[in-house]
Amino acid sequence: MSDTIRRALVSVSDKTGLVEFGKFLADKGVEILSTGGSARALSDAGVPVKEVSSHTGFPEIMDGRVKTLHPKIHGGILARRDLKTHTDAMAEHDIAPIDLVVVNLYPFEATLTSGADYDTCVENIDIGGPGMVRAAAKNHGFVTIVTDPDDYTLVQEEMTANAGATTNETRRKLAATAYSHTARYDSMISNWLQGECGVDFPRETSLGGKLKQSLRYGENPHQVAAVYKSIDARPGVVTAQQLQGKELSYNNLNDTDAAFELVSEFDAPTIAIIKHANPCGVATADNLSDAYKAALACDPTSAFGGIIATNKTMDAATATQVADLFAEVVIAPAIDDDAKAIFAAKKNLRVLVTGEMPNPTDAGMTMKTISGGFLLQGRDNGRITADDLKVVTKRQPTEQEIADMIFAFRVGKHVKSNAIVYAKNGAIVGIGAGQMSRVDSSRIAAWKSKEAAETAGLSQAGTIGSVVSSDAFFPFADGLLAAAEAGATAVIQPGGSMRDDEVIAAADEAGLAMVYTGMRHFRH
Ligand code: 93A
Repeated sequence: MSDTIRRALVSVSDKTGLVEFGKFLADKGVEILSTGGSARALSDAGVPVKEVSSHTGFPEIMDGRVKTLHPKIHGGILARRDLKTHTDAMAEHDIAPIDLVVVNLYPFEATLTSGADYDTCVENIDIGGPGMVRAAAKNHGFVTIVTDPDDYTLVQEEMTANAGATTNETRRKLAATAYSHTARYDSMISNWLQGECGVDFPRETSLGGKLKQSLRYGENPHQVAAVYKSIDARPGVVTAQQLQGKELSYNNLNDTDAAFELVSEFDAPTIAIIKHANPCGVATADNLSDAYKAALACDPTSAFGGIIATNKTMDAATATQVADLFAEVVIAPAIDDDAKAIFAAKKNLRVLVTGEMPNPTDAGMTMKTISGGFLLQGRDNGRITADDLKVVTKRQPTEQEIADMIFAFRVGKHVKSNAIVYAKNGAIVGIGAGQMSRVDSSRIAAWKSKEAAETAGLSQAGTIGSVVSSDAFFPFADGLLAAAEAGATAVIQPGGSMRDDEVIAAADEAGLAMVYTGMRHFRH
């Protein structure tokens, strides 16, 4: 039995490459059945086509809602060519086999992101298209399904090499692509409707990502990896344009994301330097160049091989300093021409431009897999302002302390727990990340700060006269006392420990000012 493709059904919203592919099929003697707009595009280009309505003897009705939903179409796609009962049914009902289905769906995603109204979105839910795609994919033993214009060439090459037929292997691969196409399509519709109904956690969910790129490997060389773009992609590392440098690795993507999300928290010019998804320097200043100097001063040793993010246009003065450091990645909303020229000399440096900043208060979900399932939660878009602070000590914090505490607490949100962050004059001066004990994080931050000061030949550690932030409450006074010992003068923390009274008494005793935020920022 020959697999030669003799009849194709073409119904596409994205008409990229349609005419060329149609011409190829016509040249191969394939009869093309097609719907309204697709048929017009083909016949305007001189490709012979037969309207689906004249094939079925049934007109397109209800503004196109019913155009291919007909047994002559679905029977032609679904019939098994190797079963007599099926071929008999075809003969009995005058159903002609359809061997190739070329369909892509109504542009629901584009309609949604254009901000169209509810009814327009509903009208852009394709019904007949997914029906044909799923039918053809099911019958891939006999039928070729093409949902992506990028695959036209593949089909052309195979048909040319195989006397007008495709191979079973290719049909199976195309069927797999087709089902992920319809699955993603339906998950977009479902996510949108769930959102319209105010449902945060649907009963069933699919990830709905689109493959952006396969990666060479994952966190380690023996792990496979790929990066996907989600439907509601925030401006960031996935949407960014890479101007230069080697391909981004899995760890680069993860760390760059952490860096960019961190700087998006601030309005003033800010630089963050990230290692292993934790900041090792963050500072805000009147200009980027000063912010960079202050960020680097926090822990210049760890900054080596780091990722640098900014929330403002990267300028030449800052780029010159960045170029002096060995950095892996730079990410910015924009980069001016002089800065681009400076980076161009550093061939290996990966440089990313996003065009815009994400909004740190955006809602949205984050996901983490666990054995047997995954956890979904809302993004940590909580933000503390001066109005939220409750002073719990005898001493009131100064204005500078308040500003530094809010800065430190926002940075702390981006540091792995237990997270202790010391800040002074808009710059982070000590970070203790990811320790199992809060007091250890407090000590590590102070110790690193002292070491940085010694390396720089300074007489005292940056933590002297700083403020300290804790991502969760101090369960005992020890963590707070370690901070006081390191020279902190004010403390910001959520509060809420059983021993709050003891902790407040210790703060009063040490002459510290302390504020409660009432909000915790765990990050595990
Ligand atoms: O409105 S539909 O759900 N009803 C159908 O019967 C149907 N058949 C094909 N949408 C339907 N299509 C879709 O029309 C295809 O999936 C394709 O996206 C689009 C092509 O329309 P045209 O050829 O008129 O541009």
